[in-house]
Amino acid sequence: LKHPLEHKWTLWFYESNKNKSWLENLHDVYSFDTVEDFWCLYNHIRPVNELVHGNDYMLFKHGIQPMWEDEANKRGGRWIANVDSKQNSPLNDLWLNVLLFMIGESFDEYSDEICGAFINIRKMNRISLWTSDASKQNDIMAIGEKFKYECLRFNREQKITYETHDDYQKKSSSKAIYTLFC
Ligand code: M7G
Repeated sequence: LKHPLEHKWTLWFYESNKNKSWLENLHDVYSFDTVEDFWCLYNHIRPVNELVHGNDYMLFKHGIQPMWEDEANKRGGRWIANVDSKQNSPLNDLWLNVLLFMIGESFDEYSDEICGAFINIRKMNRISLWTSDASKQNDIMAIGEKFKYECLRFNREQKITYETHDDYQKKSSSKAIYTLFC
C-alpha cells in the first residue's frame, strides 16, 4: 500500500530553447499523489545542479498551471529567494526541502494558500514560492517566515521579497510589497 499525500502534485520542466515560445518550452513531466511516487520521480529526474542556464523546474498542485494566468495564481504573488551557492546549502538540498515542505503540507494552516514553487537556474539561481492571494498579508508573512528560516535555512541578513504577479508583469523596477529582512 502506498502512502497518500494530502494533494496531488505535478512537476513541470522549462527547457529554455530560444527558438520556442515560453509556453512551448514548458513541459508537464509527471503527476503523483503518494510518497512513493514522489521518490520514484525524484530519483529519476536530473538533479537541479545538473540543469543548464535558463532551465526551470516547477512543482504545482495538480490542476494549477505554473503561470500567472492560471485562475489560482492571477490574484497572487511569490516569495522570491536568490540563492547564492557560497552562502547557502547546496542547491539540490534547498530545492528538495522546498518540495518536501510543499507535499508534506508543512506550511500548516497556510497550506491552502500555496500554489507551487519554481527554481530558476540562472547566473543568480532563484527559488520562488507562489501563493494564491496577495492581499492576505498575515498568511503571506507567516508563509515567508517558514520558507526563509525552516525551508531554506537562510540567516537573518539574507533578504526575501514578495511581489504580486500583476506588479511583476507591469513593472519597470522591482516592487516588493512585503520583505523579510531580519
Ligand atoms: P523568468 O523565467 O521568470 O525570469 O521570466 P528570467 O528573466 O530570469 O529568465 C522570463 C520570461 O518568461 C518573462 O518575461 C515572460 O516572458 C516569461 N514568463 C515567465 N513566467 C513565469 C510566465 C508566466 O507565468 N506566464 C507567461 N505568459 N510568461 C511567463
